[in-house]
Amino acid sequence: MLVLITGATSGIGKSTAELFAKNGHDLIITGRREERLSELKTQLESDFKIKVTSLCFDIRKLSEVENSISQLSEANKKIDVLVNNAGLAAGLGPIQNGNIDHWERMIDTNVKGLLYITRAVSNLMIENKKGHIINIGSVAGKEVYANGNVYCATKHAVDALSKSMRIDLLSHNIKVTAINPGMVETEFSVVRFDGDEAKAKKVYEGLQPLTPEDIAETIYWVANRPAHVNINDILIMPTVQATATNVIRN
Ligand code: NDP
Ligand code: 8X3
Repeated sequence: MLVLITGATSGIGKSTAELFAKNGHDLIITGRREERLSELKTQLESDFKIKVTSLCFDIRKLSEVENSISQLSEANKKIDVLVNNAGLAAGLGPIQNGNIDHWERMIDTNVKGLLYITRAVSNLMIENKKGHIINIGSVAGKEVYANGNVYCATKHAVDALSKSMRIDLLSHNIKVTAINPGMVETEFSVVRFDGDEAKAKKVYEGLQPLTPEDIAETIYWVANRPAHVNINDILIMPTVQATATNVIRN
């Protein structure tokens, strides 16, 4: 299996790359932080004797996405699985005080970036007559919470896009799965709070969040169902989290 994972420089994407690599699958890994991509490529190729191609681009830039995909070798164009994972939350505040730069970063990354790469890769999958697109949504795409406004809107968009892609790609033998996690401890909250690590730490204080490995295992399981089985949608939460905001802390 050849698997393209966006946002593989950290968190869920990195753990997913590690798990597929451990199981002998070739990878295409993407992100903006070139040094992290090249370290991960070197480590996975030497540990697991697989081939890793790294593509450094900003998923918000259509030309970078299209050039990176069109320049892949013929062998690398035979992508079996696309994991649309790159994404972020920026800020947590009421709509009336919204930071426009935060809004644009989230919409451009979580919605437009996901669309740009999906368009490019789905055309390759159509040529290959098969494929599987796994979109990383969120509990924030299933419900809304105070001050989550634009992040929730982008993840609701991912939910809608997963459903519509599934219909549009049905006749091309392309599966579409949405995986929607609750709290996962990654760099997510550090990014959300503009690098404020103390504030980010508080999000997970007194509770056991999901780990990026938990989500990687779910992605791996979904990608390894038999050809006639598709998992449409998964909502996966820490045991101590019932909804986006109902959480038990020690
Ligand atoms: P991390 O911040 O650890 O990882 C985010 C990844 O996205 C990084 O590899 C980053 O790479 C990449 N990325 C962000 N912006 C861009 C961009 N403009 N161009 C290319 N790559 C980009 O967070 P998570 O692992 O937690 O997040 C992964 C996904 O999971 C996101 O879609 C997030 O919304 C979703 N999610 C997270 C949850 C959580 O609680 N952590 C819960 C539910 C969903 P780089 O910076 O190198 O570009
Ligand atoms: C990340 C989970 O609850 O911060 O998508 O929105 S949450």
